[in-house]
Amino acid sequence: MSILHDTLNTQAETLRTKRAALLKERGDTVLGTVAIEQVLGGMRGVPALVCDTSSVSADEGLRIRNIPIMELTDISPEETFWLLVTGKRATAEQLAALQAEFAKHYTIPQYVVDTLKAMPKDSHPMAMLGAGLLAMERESEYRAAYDKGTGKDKLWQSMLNDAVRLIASMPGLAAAIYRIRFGKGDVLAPLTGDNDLSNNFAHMLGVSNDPTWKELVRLYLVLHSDHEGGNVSAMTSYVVSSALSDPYYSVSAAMAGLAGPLHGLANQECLRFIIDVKEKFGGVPSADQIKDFAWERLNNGQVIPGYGHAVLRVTDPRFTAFHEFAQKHNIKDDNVQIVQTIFNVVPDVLLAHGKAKNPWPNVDAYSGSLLYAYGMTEFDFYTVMFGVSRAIGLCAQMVVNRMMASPIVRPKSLTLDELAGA
Ligand code: HAX
Repeated sequence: MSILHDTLNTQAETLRTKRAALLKERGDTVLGTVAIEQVLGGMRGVPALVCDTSSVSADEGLRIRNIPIMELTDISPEETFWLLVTGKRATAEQLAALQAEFAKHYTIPQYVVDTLKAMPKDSHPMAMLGAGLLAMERESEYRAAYDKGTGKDKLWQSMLNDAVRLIASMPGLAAAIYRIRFGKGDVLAPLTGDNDLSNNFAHMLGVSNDPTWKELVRLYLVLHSDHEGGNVSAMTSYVVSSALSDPYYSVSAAMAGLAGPLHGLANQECLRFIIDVKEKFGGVPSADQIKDFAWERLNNGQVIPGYGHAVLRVTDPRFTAFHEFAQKHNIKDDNVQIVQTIFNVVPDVLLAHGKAKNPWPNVDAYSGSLLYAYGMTEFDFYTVMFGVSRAIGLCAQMVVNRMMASPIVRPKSLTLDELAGA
């Protein structure tokens, strides 16, 4: 039992009671209607999932437990996890105790490293991430607890143990993938005498000795941690874990979704776009050159990577947080300057083009250029960085759902003919 178990014990009972009362007293309340265009359009906007950890609004963006993300840019990933699962900010004592729990798992098992090394040299880093997680499934306390007949009201406790182990293993797993896949030398051991998760991750990657690299890794892990329940990776883990599959299966499945170019992989596409711009113009282009280039792409039927969003209708606050980081640390390399010039020009171009519902940048428009500036130039790895962060939110959502004893997910499907006759 950890300090987090003690904190969540009464909360779990309160959540189950709240859910049961809602079901009993308001179970037949109608939330809205579903139009055929929503069914055909990827369930867009259908209110069908419960997610207490975070919310995303069109006019403001991400709030974690109702706190705007811009007010959380100085916290650690460990505190983010505490906030996501408990709904409260951790005290210094709680945080130190949680960090000590995390630190027990920074070294990943040797068989995981061996599994990664046995994979073909050209495996995508996201395939390696999924395989590493599946190899670690045998560590699951949750599955062992289920096999022993633990009642469903108590399963969240072993889910929490798995969540802590899984989140804490992600930096070591990701760093091993980076070093093995891109020939960076030996897999590095975690730090001694430093329990901080992002410091350990920054160290094990071995990318840069600049002290602000650790700061960027910390910010990156906090900003990408959670984005409510309806995005592809969150919904995937929600569905898989609703079958009582353990977190290793659920997060691995979610990573498969994150690897899609319309979801997490977009960040590597954004950096590719910036590099293409730099190569085409032989350096940082002028605003007018960017404007012409943007129109050329749009007239060619191509999107502007890093712009637009399915929910947001303003600049993504996570983009702003990265922008402030670049300014604070005076990062002025060509890529960052191109990102900033695109930001000055492209929203007006997209508005004039008139198609995108949101002409403003999303988080992916900035993140890659900062990783690149510190020497992480392997684009294919960027979605793994995203995955290390997103595992924090996925695990928090799964713990909360187990505390609520949420049932298996089973919506209804219809044939096209049934829809046509509706
Ligand atoms: N450039 C050009 N056209 C764009 C556009 C952009 N950046 N964003 C949207 N549009 C177009 C769409 O392609 C669509 O065109 P059609 O009607 O011809 O199909 C039209 O504008 C309406 O789209 P929308 O309703 O505004 O946007 P969607 O909700 O359908 O899609 C996307 C949201 C993020 C996928 C979209 O804006 C896009 O493709 N952006 C570029 C890629 C990108 O930045 N992806 C990262 C998203 C962040 C994320 O979730 N990361 O995990």
